[in-house]
Amino acid sequence: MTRNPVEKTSLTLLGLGAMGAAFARAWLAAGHQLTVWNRTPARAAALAAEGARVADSAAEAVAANTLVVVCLLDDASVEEALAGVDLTGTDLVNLTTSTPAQARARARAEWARARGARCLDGGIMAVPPMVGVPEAGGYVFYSGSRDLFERHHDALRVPVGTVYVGEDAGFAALHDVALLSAMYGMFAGAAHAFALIRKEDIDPASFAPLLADWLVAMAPAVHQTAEHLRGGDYTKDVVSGLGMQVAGTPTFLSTAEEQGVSPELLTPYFELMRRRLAEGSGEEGLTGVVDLLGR
Ligand code: FVH
Repeated sequence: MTRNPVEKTSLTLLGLGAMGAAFARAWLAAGHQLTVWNRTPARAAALAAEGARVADSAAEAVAANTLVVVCLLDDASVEEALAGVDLTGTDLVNLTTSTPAQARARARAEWARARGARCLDGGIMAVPPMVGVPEAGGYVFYSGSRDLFERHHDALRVPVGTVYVGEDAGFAALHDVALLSAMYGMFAGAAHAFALIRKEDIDPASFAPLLADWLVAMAPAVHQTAEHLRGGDYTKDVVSGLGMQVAGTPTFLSTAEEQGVSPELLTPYFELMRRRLAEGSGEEGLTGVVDLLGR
């Protein structure tokens, strides 16, 4: 007995940059009928050879399917690409990195709904090589209409995993930017560390695994931060008190000076630690810095 193949959603993708092209290939490989559009048409040629239908305009691409995924550079490019395009009946899934306010504005009546579209916002937690590779662990945060998310989930989960974070259309962008901000903090620390060792006879390639392992070992500290923020007691189970840590900061700054390295990536954080300690919080760990940032 032969089974009928499961019908795959036909969809449109606007934007064939590094990320858009990776998503396009994943959908084509999974057997979805895909219409694509890119501002610079040459970028669509390779995908046409792989089976994508190439639209001549964003309007033509939007008209081709109910599900329209947008993966452009930034919010301004979404505005420009969709200006004057009839979105009536469109289920618009915007994966372009946005601020929460930009994502909410698109979901609000004056933008999508007034144009007859329904909106879901996404924040991509993957880099292009992770797309179509489930074991790489990439995913997209989604927020906005749960109904829309569930309706299109079979197609949306093809390129990378999915994590739905709520009806508030701004939440996907907020989660996305929060995680990426933490990533930049980590990269900043790593840049400082490499700068410290750079002028010595230390092989960066030998140093890198030590650095990576140390960052991985320290990462679970975020769970204690979360517990402190939830419970309000910032001293609970603290093993490295703020008083001790602030006392150590001159060593870090002097080492930077000795190595001829600018301390500019470290000093703003050290200043916040010092301010928190000055408020009399020596028994805390580092959670109090979160309070200072929120002021
Ligand atoms: N690539 C990455 O590592 C990160 C991973 C996390 C998520 N980001 C976000 O994904 C969005 C797309 O990023 P991308 O990597 O595809 O970016 P590019 O390769 O630079 O491609 C940009 C596409 O946007 C088109 N575009 C730019 N401006 C306009 C405009 N005014 N009107 C219409 N389209 C526009 C551009 O078209 P073209 O230059 O080829 O004509 C590309 O298709 C992004 O939000 C990341 O933050 C990626």
